[in-house]
Amino acid sequence: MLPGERLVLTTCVWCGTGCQFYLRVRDNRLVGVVPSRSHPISRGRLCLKGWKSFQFVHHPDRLKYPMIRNSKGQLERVSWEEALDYVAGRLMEIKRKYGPEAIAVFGSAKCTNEDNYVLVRFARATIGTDHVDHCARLCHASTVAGLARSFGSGAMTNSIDEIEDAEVILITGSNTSEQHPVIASHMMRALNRGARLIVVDPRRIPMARIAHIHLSHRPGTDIAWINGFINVIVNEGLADMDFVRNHTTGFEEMWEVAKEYTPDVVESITGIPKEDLIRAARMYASAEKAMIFYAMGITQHVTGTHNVFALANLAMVTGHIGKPSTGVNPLRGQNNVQGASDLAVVPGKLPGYQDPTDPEVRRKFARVWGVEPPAWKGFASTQVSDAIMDGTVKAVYIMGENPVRSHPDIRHIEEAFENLEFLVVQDIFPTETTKFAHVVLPATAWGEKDGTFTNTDRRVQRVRRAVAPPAEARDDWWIIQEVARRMGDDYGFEDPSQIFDEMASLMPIYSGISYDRIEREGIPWPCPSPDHPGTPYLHRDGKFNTPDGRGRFFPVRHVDPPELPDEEYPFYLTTGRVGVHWHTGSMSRRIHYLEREVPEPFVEINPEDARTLGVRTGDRIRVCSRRGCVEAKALVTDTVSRGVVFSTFHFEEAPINLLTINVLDPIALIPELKVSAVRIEKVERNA
Ligand SMILES: Nc1nc2c(c(=O)[nH]1)N[C@H]1C(S)=C(S)[C@@H](COP(=O)(O)OP(=O)(O)OC[C@H]3O[C@@H](n4cnc5c(=O)[nH]c(N)nc54)[C@H](O)[C@@H]3O)O[C@H]1N2
Ligand SMILES: Nc1nc2c(c(=O)[nH]1)N[C@H]1C(S)=C(S)[C@@H](COP(=O)(O)OP(=O)(O)OC[C@H]3O[C@@H](n4cnc5c(=O)[nH]c(N)nc54)[C@H](O)[C@@H]3O)O[C@H]1N2
Ligand code: SF4
Ligand SMILES: [Mo]
Repeated sequence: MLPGERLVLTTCVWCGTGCQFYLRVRDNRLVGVVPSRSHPISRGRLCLKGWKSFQFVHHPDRLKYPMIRNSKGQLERVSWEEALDYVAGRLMEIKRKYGPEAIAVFGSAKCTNEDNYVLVRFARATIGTDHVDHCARLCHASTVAGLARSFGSGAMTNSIDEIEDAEVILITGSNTSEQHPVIASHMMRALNRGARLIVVDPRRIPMARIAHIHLSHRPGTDIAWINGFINVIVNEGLADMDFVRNHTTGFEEMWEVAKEYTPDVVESITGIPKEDLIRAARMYASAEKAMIFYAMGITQHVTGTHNVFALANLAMVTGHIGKPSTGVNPLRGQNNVQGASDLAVVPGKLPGYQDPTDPEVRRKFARVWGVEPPAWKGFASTQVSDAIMDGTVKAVYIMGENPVRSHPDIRHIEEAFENLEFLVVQDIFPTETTKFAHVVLPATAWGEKDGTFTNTDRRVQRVRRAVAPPAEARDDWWIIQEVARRMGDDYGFEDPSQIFDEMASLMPIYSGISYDRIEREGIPWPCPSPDHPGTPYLHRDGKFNTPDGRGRFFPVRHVDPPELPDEEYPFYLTTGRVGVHWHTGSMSRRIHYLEREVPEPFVEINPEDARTLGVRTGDRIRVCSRRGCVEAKALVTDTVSRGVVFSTFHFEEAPINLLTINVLDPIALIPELKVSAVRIEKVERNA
């Protein structure tokens, strides 16, 4: 720290790991960060994004003034009064004309719990709609649906702190060292202490390169290998049948199905050599403490929920659950996606996973909100485009999401958004989605506002205002409260701590937490009372949160992804991320350190496929699916197997979701973002 600088302790804005550090502040500018050594997760370490996290905050492109689209179709600067009156007026008009169910609201896993709570109250009380959702739908919706049914609670079962004591770590569908780097560093610590690592991933990601066993399978065949593990474990007597008998139900039905998945059958579906499968299954089952980690490679499929059931089955069959350094651990993505889910920025729930049809719960919320919440279940965000096209939804209010880039089959969502009567977008930067907005509202960014984020291991932590926002940008909660007031509903919040107290009073899992208690260190929920220390791991001693207290096995079968490679589109396209960029790039591409590392779109392709196509690294290739084409540079690498190509959704120059398929998991309504079929052509340069 230099003279004239202040340090402000905060939580990282990027991923769900939830590292903490001090922001260095000089003359109302963020100038650097200093890691917090005492923080239980980051322990003085940060990844590149953490170190460079603050640069986007001062970028000149920040939205600075409210804007309304004029009769010429251009966004024009207006005063806050005018913008807020206009938004409230249009929303009331649409509500009067078509009813509250014609309005959908998207919240944000980038925003604080307080922002999202006010948004949820705005949607369910002021407007009266249950069409509330956020990016968890594209992410861990299948985790929440799956683990809630299997274990009674849809979150990470164990904590990051426990990783270094694990004996076996099984990672599948998580590129941990790129996407949750500080969690990967805990895994490295475990490996240094002798733990063994199994990675199941179609790509040779960095963790696969250092794994004791890497099983590389065909994308979309996870149920087969997981059932295969169970098959080997039960047949070889490695199952923990005491745990199964004492703490679970449904084993027999599950086994009826899993017994079909012999190593030979699994090899034919997945391409995993049977000897490797057997070795890995034995390794996982025979450890005393084995942890499963997974992310988008498991969840973003039409079988996403069934994939999660399968992993829960595997943990229960071996008794690797309800004890330290075990469990089924979904790595949540965004900084506050756990919090946004806890606050019911999803249809059909109320904050704290409470049931909106329970009369007691309804009365409790009505006492605070003044009205009862809707008793019907709203659309998922992935259903909203269709609902706009069939005329059911007329207006959308978006706080901090960029669906025109992050949702599958972009053309479809563009067409829908063109048909909206009214679209409000509240963001910190112009995006593809603001292009469709009738009103754009400038929000304050992380670093400029107070509040809390809840990280992947359910830890509620503070974020703090360190600098003033640019020009007329305002806090998200403030903007929504002002719109609500003009619609005749005054919440009366003056600062985020008041908002926190109201939401905590309504949510038993948060009710023991207050700003005072988390001033120095966050607390993992459930935390039911002010003297409760918080809960690092769930389901202690095999006590599940299901109605009968038992874990539930679900029988699941492999089904093919909706679109498989064929003669015309011979490659699997799987999509994801790189370590230095973030999603639709609105923030990370405005940080020059990150942009310098990976400045342009690329497509990973296997060396043998590249040879057949006459393509070398750096050549321009065109990738086409049945829905569209993008052009990008080829990156020839053995990270991908033959027949598989990989690309990211970070680059507007090659928006990969032009290609992805809009088919949903019937339970969780999450799209199949990990498998579609494409063809590849080399783009010949003009001589
Ligand atoms: N740098 C950076 N970090 C991030 C993010 C970011 O944008 N950038 N985003 C955050 C968010 S919101 C999220 S949700 C997480 C996502 O974190 P991850 O899920 O780790 O990231 P992805 O790249 O989407 O994909 C994960 C892995 O799935 C594998 N995979 C592909 N198809 C399959 C399959 O069919 N089965 C299996 N088992 N694996 C498959 C891919 O090869 C890849 O290694 O990252 C968070 N962290
Ligand atoms: N093909 C493909 N598509 C995917 C995925 C994939 O793996 N493959 N992954 C999916 C996943 S897991 C996720 S989580 C989604 C993410 O999808 P989105 O949430 O739509 O993507 P982001 O780019 O994170 O959008 C966040 C927006 O919030 C804005 N923002 C940041 N801070 C603030 C703030 O404080 N206030 C306000 N009002 N706005 C703010 C940012 O500028 C940005 O526009 O993408 C999904 N899409
Ligand atoms: S691991 Fe995640 S939370 Fe930690 S510094 Fe990196 S981006 Fe931030
Ligand atoms: Mo995500």
